[in-house]
Amino acid sequence: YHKRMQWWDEGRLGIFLHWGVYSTFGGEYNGTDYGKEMGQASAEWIYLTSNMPQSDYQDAALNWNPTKYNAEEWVKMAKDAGMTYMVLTSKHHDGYALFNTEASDWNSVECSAAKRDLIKDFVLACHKYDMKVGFYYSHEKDWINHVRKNVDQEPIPKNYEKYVKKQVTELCTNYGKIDLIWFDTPVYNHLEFNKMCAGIVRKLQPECIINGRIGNGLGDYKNIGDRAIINPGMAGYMESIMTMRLNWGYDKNDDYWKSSDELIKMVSKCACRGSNFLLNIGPTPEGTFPLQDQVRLDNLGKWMKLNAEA
Ligand code: FUL
Repeated sequence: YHKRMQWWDEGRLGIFLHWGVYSTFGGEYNGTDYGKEMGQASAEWIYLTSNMPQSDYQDAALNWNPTKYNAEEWVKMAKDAGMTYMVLTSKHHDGYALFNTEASDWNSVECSAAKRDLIKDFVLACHKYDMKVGFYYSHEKDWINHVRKNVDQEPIPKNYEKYVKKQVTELCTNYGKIDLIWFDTPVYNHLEFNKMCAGIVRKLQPECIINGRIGNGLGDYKNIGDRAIINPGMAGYMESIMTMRLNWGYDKNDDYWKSSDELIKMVSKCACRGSNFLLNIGPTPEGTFPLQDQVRLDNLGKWMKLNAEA
């Protein structure tokens, strides 16, 4: 038991936020719906699944201006719902950094109409309201900066390793205290690379938790599959991840919201089975939480106030 696990173990509930250039498409490209339904990939995969020209995706980035983004509002809504931590996509599989990075120009300061570091406000707001700060970081997949045809089999190119090293270092040094780094889609035969990623976090932010998807058992807890609640009796620190509807990233055609009651059942099931629950919202390209998600957060908050100890 490491003491960094204490808040996580007690906190139980977190909000996952998938937000990036993909949000501007809302799951749709050239009139075709690429959001998740009937076995398709989730909306944040649109660059890959639609096979669009890179220039179209880059144009979307250059025009992206989330004028209604107010990180303090996000954090306050999460807090009222009983959430103790938040995990925002600092870089998803498209390689686009929502932060100021020297490793590549493909980031929200240089490649957006907002021209700013979008995770900075998020961190400031979290620190202000005593919310634990988490960064999702896609360490293996990076479709634009470092195209690899078959990530699972190819070795890590030196330049990609250098770039990830730089970015993880930036995330661990430029934003004060970070509580969780949520790596995604590990490749188990890239042991040295995964170790390097974990090593940077351990060295620069020794109190920061690392999730299970770093790979090779290097994380502090286990994650299971997407959109799944753990089974009873699974041992160790666990986290179940779920999304309010089908997609993780914003999808304007996705009407599959779970009801507040269903979500509350999942929350209590996870608590009974000793798992954390990380509940996802895909903010709109303007930077707001969709209204239906807000309603669910509200109901969850009411339930938490009545049923969970402060
Ligand atoms: C998956 C990713 O590929 C999805 O896009 C999403 O981020 C989910 C939480 O993890 O592995």
